Amino acid sequence: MVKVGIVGATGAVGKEILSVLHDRKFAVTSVHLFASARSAGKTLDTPFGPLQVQLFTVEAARAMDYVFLAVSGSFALEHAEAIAAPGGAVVIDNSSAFRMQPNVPLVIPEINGAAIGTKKLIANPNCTTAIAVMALWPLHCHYGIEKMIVSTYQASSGAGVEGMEELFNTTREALDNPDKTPSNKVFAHPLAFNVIPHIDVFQPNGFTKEEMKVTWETNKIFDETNMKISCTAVRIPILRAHSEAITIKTKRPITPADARALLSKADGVDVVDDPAANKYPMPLNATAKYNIEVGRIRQSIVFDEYGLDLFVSGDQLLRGAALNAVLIAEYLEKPYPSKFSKQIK
Ligand code: 2RA
Repeated sequence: MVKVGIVGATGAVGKEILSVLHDRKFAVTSVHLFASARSAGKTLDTPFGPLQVQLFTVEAARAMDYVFLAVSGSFALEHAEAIAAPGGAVVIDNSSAFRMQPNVPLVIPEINGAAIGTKKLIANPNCTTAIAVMALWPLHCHYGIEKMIVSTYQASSGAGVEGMEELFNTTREALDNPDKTPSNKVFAHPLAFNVIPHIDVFQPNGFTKEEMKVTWETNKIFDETNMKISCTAVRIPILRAHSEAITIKTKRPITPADARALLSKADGVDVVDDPAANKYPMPLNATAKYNIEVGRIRQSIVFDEYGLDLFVSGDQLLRGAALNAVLIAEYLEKPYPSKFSKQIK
């Protein structure tokens, strides 16, 4: 039985962490919600019953067994290491602050839980990466992914509760005033009835940081140094599930049938691939689901027998954030090996 703390429990991810902990019957003795003085003292209705928000202090957080950080990178940079210092709590950080630090494991438990070792500060991957790698890891292990091209269709929830609200409000505005361009604050442009090929800040190479995260984080999770990945990340007017069209170039020949058979054995993955019956992954179906969906698996026309095209959809707040964070804690309570290991170098 363990004590769990959550910083950021009123945010979209924090709320889902509470639900997932409860739904998966994570064996908690007590759940503590931490926040700044502005929110401390408020009572929140949670699946664990009403809980009073406590003032965050490093000392109070260190008294937990697990602390989930569902707040900004700057908060994590300021406090995560102090909370996790010897004698403190295991910190599972949802921000990007530590993801690429070499001494901090970046973990999808079903893939590289073993990378945690004795580390007490663990980074939760970016949602786009987390959803894609669930389908890519078995393929990489058996066929060796040399390079890939990813195009994303990302939901408003990636920008938190504010992003989801802006989508609702701007959609309503657009319907009420079809002649007026809706307003925008969270996103660079109005999201209603639009797609925006811009998520996070532009980098000197012309890619956005969101796009580079897919390259950087996939390499780190797969323990690779030079898997070439080009990504175009696009925000679409969807509530909370991301989708991604992915083309892989493999080292060994691959067929759609073999890929489907392999992926059907993967935990956390549902193969939804029956085009004749109009069945393929869609954000509407992936929403509120723990497993990601993969489908539209077909032989690449560009790379022939050394390539596949596929499509994935996954809940941004679950596999892309809260579920993965809770699975990391579950892994630490009861470690298990990855079902797949690299067969070719
Ligand atoms: C987004 N990937 O979708 C980000 C959230 N982590 O905006």
